[in-house]
Amino acid sequence: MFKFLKRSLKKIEEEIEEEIEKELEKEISEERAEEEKEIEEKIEEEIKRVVETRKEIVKSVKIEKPTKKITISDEKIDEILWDLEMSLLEADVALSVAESIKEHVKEELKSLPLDKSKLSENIRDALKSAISHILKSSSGDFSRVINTEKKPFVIMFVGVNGSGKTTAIAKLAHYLKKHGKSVVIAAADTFRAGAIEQLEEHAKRLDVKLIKHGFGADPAAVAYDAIEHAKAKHKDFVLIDTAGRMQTNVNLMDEMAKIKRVAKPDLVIFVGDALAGNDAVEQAKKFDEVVGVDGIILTKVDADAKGGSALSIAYTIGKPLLFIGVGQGYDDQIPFDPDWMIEKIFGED
Ligand SMILES: Nc1nc2c(ncn2[C@@H]2O[C@H](COP(=O)(O)OP(=O)(O)OP(=O)(O)O)[C@@H](O)[C@H]2O)c(=O)[nH]1
Ligand SMILES: [Mg+2]
Repeated sequence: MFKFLKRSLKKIEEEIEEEIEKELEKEISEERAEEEKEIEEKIEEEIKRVVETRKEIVKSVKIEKPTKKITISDEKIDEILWDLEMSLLEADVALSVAESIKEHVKEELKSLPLDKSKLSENIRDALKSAISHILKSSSGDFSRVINTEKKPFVIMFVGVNGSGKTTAIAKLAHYLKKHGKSVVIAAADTFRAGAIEQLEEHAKRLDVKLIKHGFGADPAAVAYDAIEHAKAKHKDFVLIDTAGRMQTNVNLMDEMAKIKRVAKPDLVIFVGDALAGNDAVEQAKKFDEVVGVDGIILTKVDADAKGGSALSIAYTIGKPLLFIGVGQGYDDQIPFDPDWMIEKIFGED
């Protein structure tokens, strides 16, 4: 998981360190030359009178000088951070996110007292802090939903074909049941052959109620019936599955907006596939525009070496990343935790 991003950041860390060390060496030798000149001048003045005071003068010159902090020009830092931005883009990090990380690292490097012995630690901290900032502004708190007073609380799932919506619903039903909640699932994907059977199988295994109509039925009507059923039976949650649709298909996007108008969900979750990288981020933007997204589940993170979409998706659309899918089992959907991701990217192997 995230091996690519981890490796890139490690490499960039070393590159930045090397560049700054070069700058430091340059500064130190310039500083020495300046010091030497000052000493010589003082000695020349003093030598006529007392040659023995030379040592004292050398010392005083050294003491008077403030401890030198490294100052690197903006241009030099920009040059160094260009590589950082390129590595992030290669890891499928969205452009706006890569830029934000770069600016953050730049500020940190400017304000840090760059002590040579702590150089690599300082660079690592700057990168960590930039990435933490992105991730922390992306994380959401699902416990508010679990403890909601609203009954039934209706959640609608949207996303492109095969992103993992149906699996995410089954995993969330399992999660909610573990938290003592009752669940009804609406089989509102009436478009794909086999979609209803797939949900029936999950509902049976999880022992939750499924509301379905026939293949080709009106998805909004299925959602409506499921909500009516939940109201009558005092169920806590309704999870609405919808057919996968490309964000470019106007008719299907309109149909999704209709399901939303009828079902009036309390939460719309966009389900994105981590393996789609930057595309997942673009899809999230489009779905948010058409239907309004309140939160995100990112699936297949277990198979994602790059890590860019996990880093970018929530920050880009300004909606929280609620869960990540890390496998095919019902327990393999975990609440997103920024510290967990930081540990995956920067921790020891
Ligand atoms: N490794 C892994 N596979 C996953 C994960 N989530 C879903 N999958 C797999 O991805 C495939 C598609 O999942 P579905 O849940 O059917 O996707 P969908 O969005 O409902 O697909 P459509 O209904 O066709 O739009 C299935 O084979 C899932 O087992 C995950 O977190 N990790
Ligand atoms: Mg599905």
